[in-house]
Amino acid sequence: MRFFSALVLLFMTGLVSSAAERPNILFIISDDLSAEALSCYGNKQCQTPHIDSIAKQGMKFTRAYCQFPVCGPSRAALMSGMYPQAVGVTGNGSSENFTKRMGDRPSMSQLFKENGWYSARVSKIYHMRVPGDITKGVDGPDHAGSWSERFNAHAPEWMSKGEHIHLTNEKLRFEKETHYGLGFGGAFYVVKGTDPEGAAQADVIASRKAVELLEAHKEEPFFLAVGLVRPHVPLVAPHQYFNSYPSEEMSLPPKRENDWEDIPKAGISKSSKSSGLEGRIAQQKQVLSAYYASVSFMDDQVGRILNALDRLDLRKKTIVIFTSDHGYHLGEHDFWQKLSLHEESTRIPIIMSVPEKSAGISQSLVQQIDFYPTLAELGGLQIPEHVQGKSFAKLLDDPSQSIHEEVYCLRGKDHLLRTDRWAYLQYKNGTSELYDMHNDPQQFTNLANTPEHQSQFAEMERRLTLKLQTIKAGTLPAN
Ligand SMILES: [Ca+2]
Repeated sequence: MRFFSALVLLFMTGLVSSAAERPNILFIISDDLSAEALSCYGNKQCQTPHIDSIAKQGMKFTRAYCQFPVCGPSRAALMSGMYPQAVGVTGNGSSENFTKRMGDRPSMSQLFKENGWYSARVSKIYHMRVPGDITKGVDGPDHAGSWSERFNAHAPEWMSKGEHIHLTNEKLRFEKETHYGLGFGGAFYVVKGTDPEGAAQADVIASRKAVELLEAHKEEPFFLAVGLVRPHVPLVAPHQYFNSYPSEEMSLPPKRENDWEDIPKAGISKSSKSSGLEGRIAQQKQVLSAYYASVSFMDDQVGRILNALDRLDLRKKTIVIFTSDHGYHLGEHDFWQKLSLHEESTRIPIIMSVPEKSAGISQSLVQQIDFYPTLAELGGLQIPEHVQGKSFAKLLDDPSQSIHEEVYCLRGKDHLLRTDRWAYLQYKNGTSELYDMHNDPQQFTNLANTPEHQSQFAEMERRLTLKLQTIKAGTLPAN
């Protein structure tokens, strides 16, 4: 009786949510996907009808940013709700620190798991080396405490059957028994697969497993996290996807003469220099064609999962999220891939449909670490103290509001601070970039050294210093 009264009290105070209020979470994250490649974010060539369908009935965030433009740290930030330096994962190599640093503090999915949700990982959620951990079919630097169950996709990646094309300059080692250090992690290596279904591919395996889990766990609240590895290289997709994107018809982003002249050396993407794509327009268009083919292939797997959600009548109690771990350059400023602190590499898509909430578009600044408190709030769970993000749940009711004055992204010892109007990039060697995002959204004119912008520059510098102090104050002990 005493237990019953205590439970009633907890319900009344909102500390425990009732079964009816315990929504399912379906969290889908793509790898190395630029928001620029999605049709619902304005791409005129790449078709992504299934991802677009979530945006049609949900909230699309147009100014969402990652915490670090590389897999390991961005995913650690996302799952901990903490800035990368605060959780202690500031490179792919330090992804292993996550478990030790977090200790008893629950990760995002762990919070749900500890409150009675079934929590599963399918394929890549924390860092996994693509293609090495996929060709090997292993966990990678995972966090076991996050999951009730976990499943890896074991797939041939660059060893897939089909037409093979290498579009860039990296030296590759074609050794089937070795899984790391072969050079495939950054190369634009393309396979036009012979199997039209792509049945052996990681994302097909992952979406099938996700459907199986939806069927098996439809009666209980679940937190199902599904990682899709495309369009991360190697760009492997069944051949027919390439037919939709003839390379000669692909349009490259607009370029400016002497664009690199006002970008400090630290701001020039290194992989772009060594890739050999510079000035080779035909190859650049082939990269776009293969990237879009991979995005469409990935989108079809999203469709497979959404179909199951509808077939099982789970939509009305499931929050559906689609996002990416960070952005990606597809030729803007002649930059390719990630690691840059410029707009396309740091901006991410966030699309979220929540039962009984209307569709809309939010232009509020939001960041990856906000997922944790947002989902906790929507699930009726208390947000743990270590979490540094801010819930954007109220934007789902009123997208005209704004929740942040600024968002922040780290790369090594370099920083990006983004406000409504300004993007400030500060490098460890003392050089910097400042862009007026209202008048120059494509970041063509660096204003860091123009006399008339010195007060703005000083203001951004001051804000960044304060931001770094706040982040430091919340840093977890190093153990
Ligand atoms: Ca990635």
